[in-house]
Order: sequence, then C-alpha cells, then structure tokens
Amino acid sequence: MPGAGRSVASATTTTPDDPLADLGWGPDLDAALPIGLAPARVVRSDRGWVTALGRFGEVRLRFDPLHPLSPTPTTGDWVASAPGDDLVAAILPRRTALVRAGAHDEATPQVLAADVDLVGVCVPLSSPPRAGRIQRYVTLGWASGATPLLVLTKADGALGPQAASEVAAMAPGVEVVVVSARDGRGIDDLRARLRGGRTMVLVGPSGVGKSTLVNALVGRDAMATGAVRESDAKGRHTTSTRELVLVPGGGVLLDTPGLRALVPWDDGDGLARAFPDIAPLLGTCRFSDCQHRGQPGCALEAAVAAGQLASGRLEGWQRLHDDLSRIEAETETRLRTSRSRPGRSGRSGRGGRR
Ligand SMILES: Nc1nc2c(ncn2[C@@H]2O[C@H](COP(=O)(O)OP(=O)(O)OP(=O)(O)O)[C@@H](O)[C@H]2O)c(=O)[nH]1
Ligand SMILES: [Mg+2]
Ligand SMILES: [Zn+2]
Repeated sequence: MPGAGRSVASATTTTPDDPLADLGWGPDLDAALPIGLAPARVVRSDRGWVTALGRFGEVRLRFDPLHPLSPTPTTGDWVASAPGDDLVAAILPRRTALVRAGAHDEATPQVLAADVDLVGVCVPLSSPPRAGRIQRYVTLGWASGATPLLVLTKADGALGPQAASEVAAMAPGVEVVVVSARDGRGIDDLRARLRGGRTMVLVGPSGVGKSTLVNALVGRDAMATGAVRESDAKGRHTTSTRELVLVPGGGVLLDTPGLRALVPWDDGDGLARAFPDIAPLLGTCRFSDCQHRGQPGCALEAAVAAGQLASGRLEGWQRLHDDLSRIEAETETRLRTSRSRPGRSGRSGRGGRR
C-alpha cells in the first residue's frame, strides 16, 4: 500500500505549520480524534478503499463496506487509522454533509461530500439561468449545514456580468461571486474565501465549469475538463468521481460530477432557509392544513396577489416541498416496515448529518 503504515506523530495537536491545518484540521476535530489514531482527509472513496491526505502525504486505506462502520467514508471525511495499519478505524463525526435523495431510490440518502464549509452553487453566465434548478442547489447547500455561495461562472460568456443581479434574485440571502476562468476575474476573491483551511464543494449540472474553476484556483490542471455540446450547451459529464484538491496556500476544493437531476435531502431547515421570503408566511394561512393551492385564506397566495411574492417563487417552493414530502412519506413507510420485521433494525439516521 503506498504510504500505508507510516509512523504517526505522538502529539496530535495542531501547530501553525501543521500540514493538516491547510486541509481544515483544527481543535474541534482534534478533540474528537480517538487516542493513538492518526487523521487523514478523504480525497476519494472507491469500493472499499479511500485515498486520503494525512500529515505525511497521501495514504491508501481500506474499509469494509459490510462492516457496521457507519457511515461509509466519503470525499471530505476525516478518517483515522492506527499506526502501521491500513484499515480505516474511525470516521470523525461530520460537522456538515451534502446529501441528496438517491437517484434510483429516493428514500435512500446519498452523501455527496462531507465536512464542507461552503457549497459553491455554479451557475454559468453563458445561458439563461433556471430558477428552479438554482433553488434546488441552494436548498441542498443550506440543508448540508454549510453555507451556500452562488458562483456565477463564465462571466466572459453571452449573458455577461450584468445578469448577476437577475440570478442573485433567484437565491435571496445567498452571497454571490462572479468569476471567469478565462479572464481570471473573481478567482482571487474565491481563493481568499478558502484561506484558513476552509473547504468548498463545487456543485451544478455538467458543463457549468466546475473543474475548470478548480484548475484556475489551484493553478494547475488537477481535473480533466470537457467542452459543452454546441447544439444545446449541455455538458458531457466529464468528471465522474468526487475528488478533493488542496489549494496552494491553504483551503480545500471538492469537485463533483454534474448531476442530471437533483432532489435535495432535507431533514432540517434547508427549504426554509432557501425561501426566506416564504418561510415566515407558513403557519399563517386560515387553515392549518392549507395546501396553498386555492384554499380560502391562504397567506402565500394572498402575498402573491398583493405583489409581495413573485408567483415563480411560490411555484418553486411548491415543487421542492412536494418532493421533500413525498420522500419523507416513503422514508416513514420504510422505517415502519423494517421495524415490524423481527430481527431487522430500522434505518440509521438520515445520511449521518452533523
Ligand atoms: N468562456 C468560458 N468557458 C469556460 C469557463 N469555464 C469553463 N469553461 C468551459 O466550459 C466547458 C465545461 O467545463 P468543465 O470545467 O469541464 O465543466 P464541469 O462543470 O466540470 O462539467 P462536468 O465535469 O461534466 O460536470 C469547457 O469547455 C470549459 O472550457 C469560463 O470561465 N469561460
Ligand atoms: Mg468537471
Ligand atoms: Zn396557504
């Protein structure tokens, strides 16, 4: 195993020149580290093996996918291993986790990234923005426990930076950075946000420029990139694995494959935070079971009628709310079924969040 079984520094406390600090290691993680184990951060995870960055560089560690080591280590996770052993002995508790509903089975959460500080929602300024899509990614971001950031890519593109305020209005309360990997604008701003070992995951559909942005930020071709299709500007799903890249000077980027469809997994306040214009109105309708679809005394529809809420915002919220309700119902059914079967335990937690 390359790098496996290297010696472990006896003291685990971080010093200013500790290479782990650039990766986001800090006192709270240190406090959670089991005695005698060495920490490393997962770069990628693949069928029973992780590649991780530790104090002495890259290591390969194995984990048993069938072992009740829960959850399965994923990109961004901090794992710990015993000196001389190439087995993942522990996964440190996740402070944040980016979780979607499974693409094939919605009631099964899929963790896309762990322990991120920022969720860079990439929206290209080369084609008309789609509000519904942006709302989904922003909800995913807030639901993770981290902070979403709108990253408007391809500012040199057809729409130009003047479209930034139009896109920003689709995500109220979310900070915006306008970047171009081609002419370099916004790159330093983004890099500054990663200083101090902060981690940002880049998310968005294929072709929006996530990997190109990673390369611009790290100053080398760390990730492969691919041209979008000429006919419809769609990406070609160039990136196929989730990968962690260290930014020179400190900070971490997580590149992800473009998602074809996204239903965020939200068991907290993701939806409410993505819709700060709607959340305060909930519970103020005349009927407590108001469906906000033509029921008398609906506060949401009244706000739309009064011009205080754009109808598109209500429609976007409705669609996401419907998705989340459907998944919640399905999850409840599963839980009940597995509980009623003797000898089977219920689902454990929703994606191991925070
Ligand atoms: N004009 C312009 N083109 C860009 C910019 N950033 C990326 N591109 C182009 O957009 C295309 C897609 O870029 P990628 O970085 O591969 O996109 P991605 O989001 O990683 O796509 P997937 O890996 O498929 O999810 C490439 O042809 C890039 O050259 C930019 O700032 N300006
Ligand atoms: Mg890519
Ligand atoms: Zn209502």
